[in-house]
Amino acid sequence: MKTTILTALLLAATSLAAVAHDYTLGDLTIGHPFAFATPPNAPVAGGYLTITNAGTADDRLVAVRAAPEVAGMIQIHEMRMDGEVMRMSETEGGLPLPAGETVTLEQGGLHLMFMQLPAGFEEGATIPATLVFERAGEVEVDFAVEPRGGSREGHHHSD
Ligand SMILES: [Cu+2]
Repeated sequence: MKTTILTALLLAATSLAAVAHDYTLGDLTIGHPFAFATPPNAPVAGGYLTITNAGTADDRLVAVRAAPEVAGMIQIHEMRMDGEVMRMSETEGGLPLPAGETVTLEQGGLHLMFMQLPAGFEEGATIPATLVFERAGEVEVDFAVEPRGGSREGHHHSD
């Protein structure tokens, strides 16, 4: 009985570790980068994460890079109402990360856009990318590809 419980706990701990992952770079903590699985030949996919700036100086996410086998281009997108239609467009000058604050990139809001994908994102895959910050420098992270969920309605591309 004890063994069973211990095994269950270990399994729970292992799956938690696989689901939540984060990275630190100087004063920044990058929480749980992930993307949703796409249809096999989808040309684009959204990327989501949190960035906490625990420092006393503002920073900025200026770029996200990946190998060409992963994505031809990655942009930082924001959602904006254009009349009745929600559109997304690239943020100008990157993404500000004010000192002492957490910025959340999530569905329906700020997000990373993986573009020019050679293939879609498959559930369970990890997508390596490099986050480039104005002050803190660069860090390589893995985006975990999770089962598709949520609504994509009203998601119109402006380019
Ligand atoms: Cu987008």
